[in-house]
Amino acid sequence: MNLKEQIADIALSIGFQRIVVAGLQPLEDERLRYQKWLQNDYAAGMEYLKRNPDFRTTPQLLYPQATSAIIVSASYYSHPPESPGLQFGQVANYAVGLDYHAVLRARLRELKSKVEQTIGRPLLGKAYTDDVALHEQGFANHYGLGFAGKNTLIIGPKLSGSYNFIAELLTDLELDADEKYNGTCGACFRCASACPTNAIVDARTVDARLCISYLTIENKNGIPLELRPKVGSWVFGCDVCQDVCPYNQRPPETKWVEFQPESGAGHHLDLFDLLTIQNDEQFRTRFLSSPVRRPKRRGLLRNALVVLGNQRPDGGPQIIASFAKAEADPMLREHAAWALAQYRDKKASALLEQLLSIETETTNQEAMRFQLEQS
Ligand code: B12
Ligand code: SF4
Ligand code: SF4
Repeated sequence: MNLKEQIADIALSIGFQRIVVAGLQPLEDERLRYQKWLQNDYAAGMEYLKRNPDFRTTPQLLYPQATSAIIVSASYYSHPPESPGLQFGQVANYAVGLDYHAVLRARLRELKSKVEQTIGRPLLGKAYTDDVALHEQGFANHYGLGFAGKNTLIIGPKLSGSYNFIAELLTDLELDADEKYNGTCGACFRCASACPTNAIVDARTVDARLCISYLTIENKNGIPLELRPKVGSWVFGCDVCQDVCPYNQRPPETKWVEFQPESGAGHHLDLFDLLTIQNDEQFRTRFLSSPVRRPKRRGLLRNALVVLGNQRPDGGPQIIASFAKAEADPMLREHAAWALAQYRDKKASALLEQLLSIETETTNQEAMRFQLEQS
C-alpha cells in the first residue's frame, strides 16, 4: 500500500466518507467565476466573502509551506421525522447536530496525528472547513471529491449524494493529485424547478439574495416581504434543492454521533418556545455548540415569526402579540405584526391594532397599518 492509500484507509476508518488529494495550483477559471458572482451582487450581505477574493482560489497564499491538500467529505445526514405540528419549524439537515466546524477540525486533527504515526515524523498541516478562506467546492469539483450539481453542491459518486460537508488538511506531504470525477446532472433540472424562491438563477449559480439558507442564516436584516411566504416551514436553512435531487434518494446516514439530532437542536424547533427566549445570553446558553446559534437570537426569532405566519398554528396570535408587546427590537415587532396579519381573522386583527396603538417607530407604524389593511 502506498502512502496515499494508507491515508485514505485512515480517513475512512475515522468515518470520513470520501477522500481525494488536491494540487495547490490556483484555480483560474473558478477565480473568474467567483469574481463574476461577486460583481452580480449574488453574495448579498456576506461582506466577509468580498474581502481578499483571490485567496479563495490560491491555497498557497493561505499556507505557503503546503504542497498538497487532503480533501475529505463527511455525511451529516439523518432522516428527518414527520413534523410534530404547525408550531414547529424545520431545521436544515446540516445543522441538527453539533457545530460541524469543531467536529470536523477535531477529526482532521485525528487524521493528522494518525498519519504522523504512520510516517514517523511530525507533519506540517492546517485544517479548514467552511472557512471563508478557501473555495472548497471549486477544489472538490476540480479534484474529484464529487461533481458540482446544478444546485452548486458537490455530489459524491455512487449515490453518496450531497448531504455532506467538505473539509481539508493542507500539508507538506508530496502526494499525487487526483483527477476530476466526471459525474453529471444530465437533463435533470429538478432542484432549480423546486427552489421556492428561484434562487438557482443559472446552472451552478445561486443568487444568495434569494436563497432561504442565506435569508434565514446569514442575513442580518428583515426578510423581504415578498419572500416571507416562500420561506415556508424553514426556521433555519433550507434543503429543498437537495431533497428533490435523484442523487439524494437514499443518502448514507452520518457515522458520527455529534451530527445526530439528539446531540443538537434536532430536526424541528418549537416556535412558541423560541419566542420565550428573552435575551442574547439565554439564547447563547440554549444553543451553545449548535450551528443554529449563527443568526443570533434576533435572526432566529425573526425566522420563527415568519414560519408562524406561514403555518398559523392555533393559539399563535395571543403568543405572538404578547411577545411583540414585550420586545425591544423594532425589526422583530414588525415581523410579529406580519405574522399576525397572516391569520386573516378578526381576533388576530384586533391584536394587531393593539400593537399598532403602542408602536413607537414610525416605519413600523406604517408597516403595521399596511398589514392591517391586508389582514
Ligand atoms: C457562501 C456560502 C453559502 C451561501 C451561498 C451559496 C452558493 N451556492 O454560492 C449560502 C448562505 C446561500 C449557502 C447555502 C448553503 N450552503 Co453554503 N457555503 C458557502 C461558502 C462559505 C462559500 C461558497 C461560495 O464561494 N459561493 C460562491 C460561488 C461562486 O461558488 P460556488 O457555488 O461554491 O462554486 C460553484 C461555481 O463556481 C460552479 N461552477 C463550476 N464550474 C462551472 C462552470 C460553469 C459554466 C458555471 C456556470 C458554474 C460553474 O461550481 C462551483 C461548485 O459548485 C462554502 C464554504 C467554502 N469556503 O467554500 C459553504 C458551502 C458551499 N455550503 C455548504 C452547505 C451545506 C450549504 C447548504 C446546503 C446549507 C443549508 N442546508 O441551508 C446551503 C445550500 C444552498 C445552495 N444551493 O448552494 C457546504 C456544501 C457541501 C457540498 N456537498 O457541496 C459548503 C462547502 C460548506 C462545507 N465546508 O461543507 N452557502
Ligand atoms: S437552499 Fe433552498 S432557497 Fe436556496 S437554492 Fe436551495 S432550494 Fe433554493
Ligand atoms: S436535482 Fe438534478 S439538476 Fe439538481 S443537482 Fe440533482 S441531479 Fe443535478
